[in-house]
This record gives sequence, C-alpha cells and structure tokens, in this order.
Amino acid sequence: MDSYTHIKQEDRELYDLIEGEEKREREGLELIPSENYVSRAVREAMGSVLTNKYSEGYPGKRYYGGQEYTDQIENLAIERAKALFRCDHANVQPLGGAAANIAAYFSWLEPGDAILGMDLSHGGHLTHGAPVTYIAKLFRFTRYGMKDPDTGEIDYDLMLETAKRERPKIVLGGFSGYPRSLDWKRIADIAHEVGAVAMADVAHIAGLIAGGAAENPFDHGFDIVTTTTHKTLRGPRGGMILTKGTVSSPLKAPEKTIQNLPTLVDRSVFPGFQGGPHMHQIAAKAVMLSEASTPAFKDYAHQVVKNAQAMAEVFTEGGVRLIAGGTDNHLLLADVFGSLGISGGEAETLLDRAGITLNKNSIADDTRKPFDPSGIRFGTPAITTRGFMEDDSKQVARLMLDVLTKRDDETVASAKEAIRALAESHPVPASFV
Ligand code: DSN
Repeated sequence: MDSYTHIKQEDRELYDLIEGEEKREREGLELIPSENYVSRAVREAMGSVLTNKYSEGYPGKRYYGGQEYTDQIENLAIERAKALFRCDHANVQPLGGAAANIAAYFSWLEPGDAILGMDLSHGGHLTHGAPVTYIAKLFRFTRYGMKDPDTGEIDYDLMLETAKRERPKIVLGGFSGYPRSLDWKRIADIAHEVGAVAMADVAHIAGLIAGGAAENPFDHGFDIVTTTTHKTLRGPRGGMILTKGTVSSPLKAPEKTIQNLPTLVDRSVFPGFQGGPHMHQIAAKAVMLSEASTPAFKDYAHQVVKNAQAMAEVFTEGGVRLIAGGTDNHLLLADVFGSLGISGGEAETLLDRAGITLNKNSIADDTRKPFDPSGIRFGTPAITTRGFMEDDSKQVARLMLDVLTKRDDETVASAKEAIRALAESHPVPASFV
C-alpha cells in the first residue's frame, strides 16, 4: 500500500480521499469491465520525474531540447508495442482511447467522409459516432449491428451491402459493450472490397489479444488498430495507434496510402491534435507492454475469459437473459429489466451497496433511457488480477443474482459480508498495491 507521506503532510483533505478510494478498491469487488489494477511498477513510472518534461514531436525530431532519455523511453514503448501486437508502427502518444480514435479518423478522412461502425446500442463506443460528440458533426457515421441480440451474430452480408451503398472510407470493427468475438477477416475484406481502410478499436480486448486469448486484427488484414492502454492491458490510462506501413519524414503531408499510414497517423496525433506528449504516461506504457508480453500475462488473459464464462453460466441458469447469449471475452451484458424487472440503474445501486461495482448499460434496441437503461455490464479483468478463478467468479455471480432477485436489506447486508470475505481472501497482489 502506498504511504503517500508527502500528500499526507501537505494536503490532509486530499490524502483522506485517496485513502478512501484505496480502501474502496481493496474491500469491494470491481466488475466494471474497463477497469483493472495496475502494477506498482506502472504507478512508479506514472509518478516519475518524466511528468516534468515537454517533448513535442517524435524521437529524434523534437521541438525542445533535453530529450536524451525521453527519446529512448518513447522508442522503447514503440518497439515493445510493435512486437506485442505484430504491427509495423506504433504511436504511443494518444492521451486516451477517444484521442486515439479521433486522431486515427483525421489521419485518413476529410470532413464529410463516411465511417461504417457498430451501432452504439449494439455495443459500439461514443467515439464511433454518437450524435452528442463533435466528431459526429464532422464525419458521416453509418451503422451495422447484431442480426440477433440473443446470439450476438453480426449480419456481415448486410454490412457489405451497407458499405457498398454508403462508400465509407473507414470500416470500423470494435466495441465497448459487445461480448462476442468479431470476425476480423470478414470486416477487413468488406473494408477492402469498398476501398476503405480497415480499422479496429480494440480498447476493451487489447489485453486479451496481447495474451493470446482473443484474435489480433493485424493477423486478419487490418490496417489500423487503436486501443486504450488501461482496461485489460493493465497499463496507465492512455491510448495507442498501431498501423501497417513504414514511417517516412516528408516535408508535406504524404499521399493517403496504407504504406504511408504511420506518417499520416504521427502527423495527425502531433501537431494535428495533441500538444506535448505525457512522457510519464509513455514510460508507464513501456512498463505495461513489457509486463503484457510475459507468460504470466498469457495465463491472466485466458483466466479473464474463463471467469467471465463461468459468471455467464450462473446468470443463464438463473434465468437472466444475456445479450449475445453469453461471452467470448471479458464482459457480460445482462438484460436485468427484461428478466428480473429491475432497471439497470437500480441494479447498479443495489450492487454498489453490496460492495460490487459495475455499470448500468443500454442493451440492443433498449426501450429505456440511457441514464436508467435495461441492462448492466460487468466483467472480470480486475477480479482476475486479484486471483479469482472460475469457482470464485461463480460465487460472485450467485451473490449478485441473490441481491438482484430478493433486493431486501438483509440480503444486501449478507451479500456485502460475503463479498468482503471474498475480497479479503483474494487481496490485490503485493506487486499491484
Ligand atoms: N468508459 C469506457 C468503458 O467503460 O468502456 C469506454 O470509454
């Protein structure tokens, strides 16, 4: 556990709040599928002196002096990312997943161009064209979705038909709320058939890809892959853009070809979109990329999926409708309103009281409003870091079902006690606190 001695001396108010969060993370169970515990080494890099440094530009081509260490650190992160994801180039500067997606769009598109992406209520992300975002005003987003929300099957024939009609310049595969695997090859083929770039947003499953528990879009013909570096990857908050192609140093923006993607992306991130990269974050990405290439991480990634599938079994046996009928990855989406008559918002609050953190979530074609939708989304990346196995995960699922069906104070209190005992018997490992 951190001692935070200096914060404690200088700012007692803030210290107490951080301590409170530490306790919450230690004593409760974190089931938000986009959250995780990062290693002590990742946090040390985040807290390092690198936060002091400005490094606009790229290694060897900076606008400020004093880059003898930052250049090497950024190159280390780039080389590790390329090796881990089997791609030609990595831009490790995006400040987050949204920044990575926006910079990737601008590397290839002109305002008004079309992107074909996953319907938001079928699992797509805000940055895949939600009408409330600025990018939805700049690009024309068109949609594909599940043919059948009970199996999760995507209608690839319809996707091709839509692509032929809408002529997108990017076909985007990726999600933040879809529990099945996408057919990367089909999507890449559809993109290339209509002359579009195939882009994957693997923010949620990047750790599974790194650990060999999910397929890598680059192995199936993709051109650009964006990701966050936290979530299943277990790194610092941040993003990366990975591409095919070779880096060149043209004076002018190069022609839009796949070969030029690295340069187009680099120019789009800086100076196109961001200012000085956060070097402490890039150093922490380098740490994470090294950790994610170990055999232990492979075991972790596979266990994440096994645990999610174990939870799916309990929910299905308990009569709860799971969107897509189960999971191939780290997350589950349960229609609690349709199955148990409790809204996603109420379920989130009840489970919070029992020490289980997850999030309410819209389900495909939800009739309820996004702020209190029909579903809950939950997953296993964080509990798997704590060493949960299938039986433990099933126990958590049973406790959740008990709370969601009975909903009385006594049940919530007894679940809370059981959750605290489970948390105590699965402490966050010493190298993560
Ligand atoms: N907030 C992230 C998630 O929970 O999926 C995506 O941005």
